[in-house]
Amino acid sequence: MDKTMLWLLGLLAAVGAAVFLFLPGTPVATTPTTTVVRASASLPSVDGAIKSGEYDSKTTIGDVDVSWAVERNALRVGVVSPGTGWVAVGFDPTSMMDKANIIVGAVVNGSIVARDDVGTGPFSHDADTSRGGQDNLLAAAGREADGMTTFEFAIPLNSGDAADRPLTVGQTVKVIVAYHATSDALGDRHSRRASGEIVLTAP
Ligand code: HEM
Ligand SMILES: [Ca+2]
Ligand SMILES: [Ca+2]
Repeated sequence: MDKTMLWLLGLLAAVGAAVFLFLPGTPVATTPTTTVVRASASLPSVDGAIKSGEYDSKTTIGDVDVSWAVERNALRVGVVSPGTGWVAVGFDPTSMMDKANIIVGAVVNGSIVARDDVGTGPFSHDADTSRGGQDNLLAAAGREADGMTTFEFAIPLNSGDAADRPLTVGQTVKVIVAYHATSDALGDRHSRRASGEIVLTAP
């Protein structure tokens, strides 16, 4: 390719970009993005969108919608928070947040960041991997749209990790949820939090 061709191509690209940017009413990055950080061939529904019939059960804890289903040896969960910051679900705490198996996710610039955490005290949590455990998330995906965050993930019912709490089919599990209205920083204290219960019915 000679220099004139390159120059012409460059000019074309620049004009194209300028037209795109200055076109009145051109939407800039409003398309909701769904990113799967950990895709799992056996868990294709963990894709960041909750479709009708995809989960067996649904409840609302505080103002967070929680859907779940047991699938083989895994628990699939989908949550929707009315915020654009991080959202977390904790299973089986002993008191407040302590010992809960906490899964936290945040959609950051269209990509999902997800972490397998543990309640390290009544008001604190940390990554399992920082506490001698493992990150056992089987799959995670999420998307942010209209000021709400959808976060889907799957965890083993029993990861075998001392940092997690084993779950069994038929169990009624105490669940805590929390989210931040705007911040994706996992260390920032929740805007709102609540607790409830879910029953792990057989698949
Ligand atoms: C570093 C981040 C966090 C900090 C600093 C923090 C701090 C606190 C504090 C100070 C309280 C006492 C009451 C209140 O202010 O609401 C509390 C309660 C609570 N937190 Fe967190 N929290 C954090 C993350 C989380 C996460 C990830 C969850 C998981 C779902 C969670 C769930 C709860 C729940 C359910 C309560 C209420 C406990 C009860 O009243 O029995 N928190 N937290
Ligand atoms: Ca954990
Ligand atoms: Ca773990």
